[in-house]
Order: sequence, then C-alpha cells, then structure tokens
Amino acid sequence: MALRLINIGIVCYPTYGGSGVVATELGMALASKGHNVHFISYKRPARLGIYQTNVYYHEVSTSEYPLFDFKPYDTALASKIVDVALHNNLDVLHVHYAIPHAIIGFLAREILFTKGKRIPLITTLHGTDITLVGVDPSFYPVVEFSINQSNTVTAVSNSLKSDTLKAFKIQKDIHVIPNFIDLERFKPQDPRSLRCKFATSDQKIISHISNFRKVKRIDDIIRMFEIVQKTVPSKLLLIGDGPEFGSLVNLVDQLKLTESVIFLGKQDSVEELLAISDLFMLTSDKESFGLSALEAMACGVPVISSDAGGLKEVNIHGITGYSCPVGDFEMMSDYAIRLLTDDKLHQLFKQNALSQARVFELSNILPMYEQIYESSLIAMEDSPII
Ligand code: GMT
Repeated sequence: MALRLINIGIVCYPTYGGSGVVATELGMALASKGHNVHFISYKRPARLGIYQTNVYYHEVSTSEYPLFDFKPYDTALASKIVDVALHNNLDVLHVHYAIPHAIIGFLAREILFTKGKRIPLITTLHGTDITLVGVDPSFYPVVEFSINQSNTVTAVSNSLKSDTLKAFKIQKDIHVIPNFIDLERFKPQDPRSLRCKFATSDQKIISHISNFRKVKRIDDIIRMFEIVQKTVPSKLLLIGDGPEFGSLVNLVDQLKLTESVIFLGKQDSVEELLAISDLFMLTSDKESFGLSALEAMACGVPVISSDAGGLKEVNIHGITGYSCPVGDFEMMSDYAIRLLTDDKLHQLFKQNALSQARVFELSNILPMYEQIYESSLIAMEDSPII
C-alpha cells in the first residue's frame, strides 16, 4: 500500500508513564519521516525534547470558574482537538490511553463532522485503561462505547487484546501493535564511573524502574532482594517515585536493608542506570507490556518478571530471563541467585535479551502504525457520508 505523508493529531498523557512515553516517541519518529505531528495535552510531554521539525505542541488549558469543583478538562480537550484539527487540517486523530481520550476523541470527531471535516479516530489501549481503571463501574460503559466507536483500535500486546475482549463487548477488530524501542538510545554500554558510585567491583546491581504504584508490587522485589543479598553481594537501585514510596522505605528499614537499597527518585537518563545493571526486576500484578523491561533488555540486561499480562511476550522464560507467578518472591530469588552466580549463563542471557529487544526495534514497529493510519483513511474515504 502506498503511504502518504499526513497530518497527525496525537492525544496523550504528558507524564513519564509508559503510554505517554510510547505516544511521544511514536510522534517524534513519525515526524522524522516527514509527517506533521501535533501533540495535544495539558503539559508538554516529558520525552518531547527541544524543537524538532514537523512536531507541534498544543496545550489544553481549563479556565477557573467558581461553579467548577472539578475543572472540566474533558470539555477543554475536545474543544482543543476540534480547533487543532481545523487549523492544521489534521488527517487522523490518534489517542493513547482510553480514559478519557477515546470518548473525547469520539466527541471531537462528531463535532468536526458537523463542520464538514471527516477524520478517523484511532485508539491505542495501553493497559490499566482496560485492566484496572477501565473495568471500574464508574468508567465501564463509556470505555466500551468509545472503543466500539473508534474507527480503528490497537492494543500493545496479545494479552491486552484478549483482556479487552474478555472484559467488554467489543464489535471491532483489535490490531496488536507492540511497543517499540530506540536501540540508538537504549544499548549496552559500560559507564564504569557511574557503576562505582553505587557498588564495589565485587557487588552486583539489581534495578527496577516504575511509577511506584501498588500494581507494581515493589515490595516483592525488596523481599526477594533480602534473600539474594545474603548469598550474592549486591545493591538494589529503585528508580522512580509514586504513592507506594513511603511504605517501601519503611519495609527497607524494617528488613535492615538501608545500606544496600538505593532510592534514586525520577531520573531522565534511565539508559545509563540500566546499562550498569546486572539484572532488572518487574514483578507487577498486572502489566500489559512492560516497556521498562524492554528498555533493560535493549541495554543487554536480563529480566526477572512476574508472568502477568503481556510480560511473557517480552521476557522469554529461560532465554532472556525468568518469569515467575505473581507474588512468588522466593522463586524470583532462586532464579536471581542462579543467574548472578553463573557468569556463563549471565552472558548468554544478556545476549539473548539484546536479540529479543531487536524484535521490537522502532523501525520494525513504526510502519505498522503508518499502515493503520493509511487503512483508516482509505476506509473512511470509501464509506458513504450518512
Ligand atoms: O505502568 C504503568 O502504570 C503506566 C502505564 C501507562 O498507561 O502509562 O503503562 C501501561 O502502558 C505501557 C505502555 O504501553 C505498558 O508498557 C505498561 O505495561 C502498561 N502498564 C500496565 O499495564 C500496568
């Protein structure tokens, strides 16, 4: 199918969360291929660097009014999408994370239709918008309706597609487009000066990155580390921040691990911290994909993960790391000790992790989104105006 260069509106969360990172990096990659990309959000997306050709950012602002106990962000977002679409002649609207973006995209598309502009709505499901928040009764009917009303729906893993089909009555085909990785940025490197800031030469480094929400089960990582460090001299780097921070600090104190567990807070150059790690942990209760595990693997770091959701599609058990039942931190510690005490096995898993990361290389995944845009446009152009 011949692909045209188009004007794309991307709606996303601007934060460090996975969906915002994927949306931002997708947009920047599309722009570097010549598409015009218009980001629409309440704040400049965290990973949107300095000026880049073909990339535009439109900020949604909501006015104060004494009547509003809650600022009507959704209404302001819909109005902004309409405005941006009309003034920049958007060809497609791509929303990331269903809540509230899919229903607001639907509303904007309908308003645009009354103004004589047709535009397909593409919704990408990322995980908790389905598995955790989406199934909550306060959102359920709207999430279901907005998925069915999207012109095209994508999900970031087979597991998320099947969770969506199980949880909702979906009449649309869901296309699986996995998350991707920029191998120029995430690659093996050896920043020794950084490594020796955290560990001595005989110590191993185990790391974890997340938004420190309950769903990540970071307490399992701390409990498995407590066992591991008795056999393997090691340090645990916990990168990120979020609601669980306080109780994790307490657990570390309680287990007398304050000397060996380092809380680093939110960090920008996570690639360097990953590159000095010997093992990456992601032990979530739910995880539609696990972008941080992929980032670690691209840096040549094996992963021990839970077997939740799409993690098994990323981290291959016995090849790139190990996959354990959610909550089984004892099994996780057995595998960690095995991997960290066997140099040959560790080297093999490092190589395997890197090879598996290449499957998700940006250049393999980007054309899948371009095809989705193209087929959504063709389907819309071919459908009669009712
Ligand atoms: O993991 C989070 O809590 C953030 C969340 C988000 O929506 O930003 O991440 C979800 O989307 C990422 C990008 O597609 C996936 O890699 C994560 O696995 C997914 N998180 C969950 O399913 C818990």
